[in-house]
Amino acid sequence: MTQTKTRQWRLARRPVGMAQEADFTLAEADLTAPREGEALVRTIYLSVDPYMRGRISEGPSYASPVPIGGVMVGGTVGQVLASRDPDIKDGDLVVGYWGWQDHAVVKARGLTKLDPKDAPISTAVGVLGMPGRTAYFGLLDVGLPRPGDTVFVSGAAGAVGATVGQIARITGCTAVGSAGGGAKIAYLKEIGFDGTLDYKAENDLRAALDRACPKGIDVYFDNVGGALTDAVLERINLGARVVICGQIAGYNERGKEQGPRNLWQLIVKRARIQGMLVSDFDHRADEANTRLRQWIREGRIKYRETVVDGLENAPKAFIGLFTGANIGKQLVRVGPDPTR
Ligand code: NAP
Ligand code: FER
Repeated sequence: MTQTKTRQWRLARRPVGMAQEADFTLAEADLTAPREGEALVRTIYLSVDPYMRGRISEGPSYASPVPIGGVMVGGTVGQVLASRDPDIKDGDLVVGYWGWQDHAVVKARGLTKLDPKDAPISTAVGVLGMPGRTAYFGLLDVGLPRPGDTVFVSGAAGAVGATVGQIARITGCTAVGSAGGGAKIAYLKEIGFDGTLDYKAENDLRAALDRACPKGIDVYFDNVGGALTDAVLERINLGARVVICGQIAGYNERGKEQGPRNLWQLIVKRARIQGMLVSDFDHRADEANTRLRQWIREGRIKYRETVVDGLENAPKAFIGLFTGANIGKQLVRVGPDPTR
């Protein structure tokens, strides 16, 4: 085995408030030779995602936290360098979950082979991966959109939100999205959103929502939480569905989260609010993948990626999610992509 070392980002300490680069350390580690059923992989793309903020905090959640000194977790796309599993061959392109490192020895059964003829391999952690499935199941199964509905999505220019808006339009709904800044608003228009709201430019969110959603809101797909959600709940229609997908505005909060407020509106409007977790739909991943791929092929779903080069920039790329540095899916290119 020629590759005997890996460079990896480990959690140095639990961040307080906004994560900082100093919360992580880049270290070198030895690789063991793959045993039966294992493969050595090199990382091509690493996905950085908002949920990782939860994984570096203590406290009860749906997954246990990364221990101090532990390798940062994360979805990865890579190439097999040496396999000791009959189903995985040297040279195969795969998606897996080996985290913030440039090489790893992993169990072959945790890898899924990718065919670059189907879709660019980076999409396996983006529009055809966890964020795409979140949009698909969160909107269709939890939001239950009906033709003619107004679907309002917060965090609309990100990996999940941009896909939600486009699926809403495919379903015959009016899609309205919020995001921060002119470049993101232009992107929302480019991918077909019917209405937009720049939450960073508006002093009066309520008035801006009234302008953007003149018929009220039937489905609210919430990626953000906070003040925007307070304002949206005052504008939901009778029988509205509120999907709590993410609450990123609160992920770096130190004190107790405020709200949700205006829950009285759920009574007035006989509305429903429901949290969703993408992994509850893992048994239907093929369904989402097939339909999303079809829609991409038909040009009905467009996607964008923001790519930062170099494993050393992984913490920066991760922190950028909380300052809004990304449009679409944020990726780190760790090694060369042989398919591009
Ligand atoms: P993303 O939207 O691509 O990136 C995060 C975006 O959040 C940033 O670009 C930024 O956009 C926005 N943001 C950051 N801080 C904010 C704040 N204080 N107020 C308002 N907006 C803020 O990330 P993603 O991967 O698609 O995830 C989107 C949301 O879905 C996250 O909340 C995530 O936790 C959630 N999620 C949930 C599940 C699930 O199973 N429940 C699965 C995947 C993702 P702006 O520039 O517009 O502020
Ligand atoms: C998962 C369930 C949820 C997962 C990610 C999430 C990586 C994301 C949740 C969030 O952003 O709140 O299995 O796998």
